Amino acid sequence: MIDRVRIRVQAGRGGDGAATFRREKFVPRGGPDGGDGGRGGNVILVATRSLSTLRDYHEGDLHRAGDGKPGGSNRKKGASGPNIELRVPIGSIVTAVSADGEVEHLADLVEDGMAVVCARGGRGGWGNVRFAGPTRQAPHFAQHGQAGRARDLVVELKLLADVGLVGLPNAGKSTLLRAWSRALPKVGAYPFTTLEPELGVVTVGYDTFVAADMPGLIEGASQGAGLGHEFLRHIERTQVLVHVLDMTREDPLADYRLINGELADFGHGLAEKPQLLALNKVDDPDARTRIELLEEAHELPQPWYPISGLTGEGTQDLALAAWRAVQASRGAAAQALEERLPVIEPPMRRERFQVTETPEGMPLVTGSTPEWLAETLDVEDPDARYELIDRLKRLGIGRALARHGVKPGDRVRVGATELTWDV
Ligand SMILES: Nc1nc2c(ncn2[C@@H]2O[C@H](COP(=O)(O)OP(=O)(O)OP(=O)(O)O)[C@@H](O)[C@H]2O)c(=O)[nH]1
Ligand SMILES: [Mg+2]
Repeated sequence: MIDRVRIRVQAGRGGDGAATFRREKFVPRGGPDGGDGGRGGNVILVATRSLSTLRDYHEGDLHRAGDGKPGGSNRKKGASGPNIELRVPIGSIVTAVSADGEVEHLADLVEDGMAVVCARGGRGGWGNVRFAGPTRQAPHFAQHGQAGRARDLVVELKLLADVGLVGLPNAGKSTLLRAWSRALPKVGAYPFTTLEPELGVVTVGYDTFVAADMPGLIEGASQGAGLGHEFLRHIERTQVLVHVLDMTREDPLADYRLINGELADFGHGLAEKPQLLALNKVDDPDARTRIELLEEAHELPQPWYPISGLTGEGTQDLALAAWRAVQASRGAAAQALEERLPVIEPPMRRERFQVTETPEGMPLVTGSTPEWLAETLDVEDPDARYELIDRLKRLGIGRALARHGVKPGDRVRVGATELTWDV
């Protein structure tokens, strides 16, 4: 079962603006008429009910949106690049990982049709019309399109089971899921029979809930021992835990504490989930005796249910209790959901700009607007460079650089572009 995949996404590049001039009969020198380039396509992830796994995706695959078309003469605007929509199952969690390993949570796609823009297409460049003014009537340059954003995404699918079965290896979790549902997880008389979570639909009267059989937990699971983190993640989204104890073992309460200790150490609210205790293997006489003794000593944590996954004894009562606990927890969750709005687009960072220094000691201007301008206005072209500097100054960057000791003729960097700072 594929439940976590890392993919690359590349939004489309904006189309270049055009640098054209009107051609008319008898008009020797027509004015500029270059149109703007179209914007690049976005990469969008959409949750859909029709998928239940991430197996359509392959590790490291690149998904690209379309580039914008260049502008044309006669002020013709280039076409926008088409977006791409990547369909993922409901419950997908999307994070972006930057080159230096920084992780940014983008969205939890928890409802059908919920979408998130993961990479925004580049802006189209302006045509030369836009650069004409009283002092420059015939600009020979236009603006380039902006590069689309590239990102590494991790898409993770957490199981959306209502009930998670936890316990030591061999406790009888898979046997219980077989007794409860039509699912046929492998059962074995050896630990770690279950290697991947398996889901089963449990019917209680006219209602159903989904239970997930988990691989056995062992000491140190919260630190990654055994199958560790891999599947502790899965139980995060279940509403209720059924803790299966093998009552034929020497000291079942020690097993109980060990598992709960691991759940608490893992964190993420696992220890706070409602938990029902399944005292398993009561078909075994030793198990029965042990339960009686513990009951008399009032040592059994509440609520507990004596069951035998093997014979089915007590499993329906346990299913009913689990279902009630799920309903109670769903009621609370629905209320929480109402207070939360679906994430549609993470806001773009709109910081103004910052002046710092490169490692080599060159003044460095960062910020989305100045970086965009420097990326798209050609510093090799004197007119375009003049335009760039003029616009940077209008953002207040001239004064900021002056405060930094920059004099006309000094080299500075704006984002990835190096240029000579002129007056
Ligand atoms: N006597 C008896 N044996 C049981 C019962 N439930 C499970 N077993 C046995 O216990 C062993 C382990 O059962 P599983 O259901 O595979 O246990 P598990 O918890 O899924 O184990 P892992 O997948 O390794 O974590 C098997 O030999 C089962 O036949 C029960 O109610 N009574
Ligand atoms: Mg199992």
